Amino acid sequence: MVVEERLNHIVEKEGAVHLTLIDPDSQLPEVAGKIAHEASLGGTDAIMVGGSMGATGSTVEQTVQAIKSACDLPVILFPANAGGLAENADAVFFMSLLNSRDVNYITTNQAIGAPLVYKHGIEPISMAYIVIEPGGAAGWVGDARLIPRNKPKLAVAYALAAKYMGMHYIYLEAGSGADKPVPVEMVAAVKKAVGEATKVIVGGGIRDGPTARERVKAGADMICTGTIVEQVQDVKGKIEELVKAIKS
Ligand code: 1GP
Repeated sequence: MVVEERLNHIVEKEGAVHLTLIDPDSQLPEVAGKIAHEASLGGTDAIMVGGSMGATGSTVEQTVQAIKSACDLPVILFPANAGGLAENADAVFFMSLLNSRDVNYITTNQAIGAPLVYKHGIEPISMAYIVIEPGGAAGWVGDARLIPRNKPKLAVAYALAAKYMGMHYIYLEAGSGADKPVPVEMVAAVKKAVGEATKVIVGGGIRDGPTARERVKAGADMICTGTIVEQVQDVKGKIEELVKAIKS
């Protein structure tokens, strides 16, 4: 529970957590290390490593290694399937894509991956993954029945089911690079339903401070950004903007 407790402690003390997502398929490990270093200087709280396609095996392991050499932040895996696990990470978002049509993404990959998580002593952080329109590659790969943006009740239903099944975190995902992030009304409805103890992460299409802040004000405990750090020259400056916007 080391990483999970650390994140929850930051939520308690600072109001919200910022997570930087690095897709191992998007750059060489040494570039991933540089991005993580800059993001760390900018004040991000942890680095997530994963991606919908091509983020498997030694690519993930080498990226994790480079990040760990470049900064002291916890590295949390964000795997699309059991192939996205790497033994040198600190923790894994042990997630189930609850609104998938495909049992592989709900329980089968979890069963394949669980013995590896156990064997390598990677900290599992229990998480429900709920994909909202437009859903992006995550929605396509995971065969999600996308939650319509104007139906917060559907997201609430999945979030409550996740809470009652004992999951600690709920990730509302609009898809990497989404043109529209998860609606504020949906974030608010989910947080109101699940309460303080269950942490709500929001990601997909968040690119600036005001967009991040609105979602934290609505109840998000953690904000994840990925694509924007691949696009800007000044990673430290962009992360500073996002972090400043969400911390109380
Ligand atoms: C994707 O939610 C994450 O899984 C991050 O999304 O790349 O759009 O920041 P972005």
